[in-house]
Amino acid sequence: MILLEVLTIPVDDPVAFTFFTGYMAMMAASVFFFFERSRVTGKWKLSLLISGLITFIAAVHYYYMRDYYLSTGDNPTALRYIDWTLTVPLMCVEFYLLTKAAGAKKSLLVKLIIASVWMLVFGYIGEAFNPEGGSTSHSVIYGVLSTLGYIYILYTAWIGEVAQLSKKSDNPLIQKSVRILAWFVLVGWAVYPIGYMCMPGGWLNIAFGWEPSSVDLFYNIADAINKIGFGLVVYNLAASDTERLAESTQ
Ligand SMILES: *C/C=C(C)/C=C/C=C(C)/C=C/C1=C(C)CCCC1(C)C
Repeated sequence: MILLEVLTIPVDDPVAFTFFTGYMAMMAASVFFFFERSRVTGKWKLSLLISGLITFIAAVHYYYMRDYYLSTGDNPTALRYIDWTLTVPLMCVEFYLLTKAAGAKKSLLVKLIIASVWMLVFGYIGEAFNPEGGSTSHSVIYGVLSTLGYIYILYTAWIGEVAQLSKKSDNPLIQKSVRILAWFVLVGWAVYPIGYMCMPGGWLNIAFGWEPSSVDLFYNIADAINKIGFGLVVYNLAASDTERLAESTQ
């Protein structure tokens, strides 16, 4: 007799649930961005391609993370950080492309990418090398180091170069979109450190007894909001600008 092992989703497991929904939502968003790309004006096609790549890369990782979580019950930390190491720099590319017409230089992109890699490398050390049973000092030290990279990106989006360039832009649609993306970085991205603090030794784990599996619950919800949301803001900008250009040439 052949025994087939079937992976089932426990109905009372919100983490597994969000892994499945997250996977499907990322996949659907990618199809949407790839198809809509053909409808927007030339200068926004690359931005829409990047939006689609962000959700597509995430979808592939969710496919694997979902299985990993269901078969082991553990946090798929390595897959999670591989995903982020690819997708967060691509989100920096979106900021660069939006402000390019107003004079953004390659150096802005390089600085943003260095800050995101800094943030993710220290976050990874904090999670993956957390000693057995959890160490608060380990979690805090690497959490704080990682946060420095996050603050740099936040600063750039709200006060620094990206904000300045957006102010100089003569396109109000770009100004509005950069502002919304900056809100995503401030509010949406702030969910990740909350998840991080649920791991053994983390402050929320100690203070409220939040389970280590909640790390993934927070990450999954944040990923869906940030990756799809970011893409939709860029899509909305591209579609509105295409319409505006069509009207002005009539
Ligand atoms: C699509 C994935 C995104 C936008 C991931 C963003 C991740 C972060 C903003 C992570 C930040 C962290 C800290 C600020 C401190 C603790 C460690 C991290 C890596 C969870």
